[in-house]
Amino acid sequence: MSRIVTLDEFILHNENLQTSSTGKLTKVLRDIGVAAKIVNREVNKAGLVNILGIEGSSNSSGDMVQKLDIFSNEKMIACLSNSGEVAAIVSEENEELIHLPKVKTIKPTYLVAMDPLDGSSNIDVNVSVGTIFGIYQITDPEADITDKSFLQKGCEVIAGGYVLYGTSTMLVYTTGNGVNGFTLDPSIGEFCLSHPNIKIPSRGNYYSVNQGYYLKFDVEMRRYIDYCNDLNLRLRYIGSMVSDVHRMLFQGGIFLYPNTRKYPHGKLRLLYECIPMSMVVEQAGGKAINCQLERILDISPINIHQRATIVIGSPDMVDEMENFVKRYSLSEIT
Ligand code: P6P
Repeated sequence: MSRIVTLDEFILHNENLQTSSTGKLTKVLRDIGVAAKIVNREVNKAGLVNILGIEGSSNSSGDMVQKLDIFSNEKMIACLSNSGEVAAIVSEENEELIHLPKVKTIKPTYLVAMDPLDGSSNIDVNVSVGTIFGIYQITDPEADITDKSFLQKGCEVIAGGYVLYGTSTMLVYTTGNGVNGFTLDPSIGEFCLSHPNIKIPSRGNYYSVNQGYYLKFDVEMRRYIDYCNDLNLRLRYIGSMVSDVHRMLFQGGIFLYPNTRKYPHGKLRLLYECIPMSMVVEQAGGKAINCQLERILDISPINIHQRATIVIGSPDMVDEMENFVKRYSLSEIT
């Protein structure tokens, strides 16, 4: 039996491998790991809230019971404030960016964009949810941190990853040198390396889209979904991007959230859903484009809560979908 490699040990080992590393990123990744453990503890007892008390009431320790996404947001912000290496956070839960307090004389190096609890509507029915994070470098250390500081292309992101609170809790991340997965061992309270060097299959037997919007999709999307049906691919759609993309990493497949009448620019958020998940999938050998066939990681964001369409997954399947768009799209694809 191979020995246990904890997340902390793995991060430190990889920091030492990169001569330019200063240990700053290590602190941020470790803080995310701590936040994930705290959120995991609460997510796992969410079903008990009805016994322990409903949101807004006080629990046995006198604390107010909170909605889990608010709780997750607060814990992620608190943990990311510890190192002093993160200057500010963009969160799906906050309209404005969150400036973090300075720690001693530490000059912050990074910015974090996050969805603290993605798919939180699944919580009440005990279906898996996740946390998504992207870590960006501060490009101008002398300038004030504003929204503009976050408007960097995904290909500039320093690290991206997610935590999946499922049948087991996994943390999957990349710093641009491959993708590694860590499973939380509750008996020792550590994330342990369980899925080293994850590679996505070139294709799979699943496609993942909200079929309920079929009639609202553009013709090229409908034609591609018809093609998936002709191939007898199986539809899997959990309603939590982290869960659907995580399944694809291991079983192959394609996930699509195209534009609809309700979401003409797509529903998912570019900075803290599409970019981090695209970084992970590309590092695992997959592809991620939008419905205009632009590579997600090449898109220049124009605002921090910008939405995007996305087609992400096994490389051969994304290529096939691209051909459908070129063949059937009524709009001029440049
Ligand atoms: P729909 C969750 O709310 C989320 O942001 C993603 O995690 C998920 O893939 C998508 O929205 C589900 O959206 O419109 O299919 O319910």
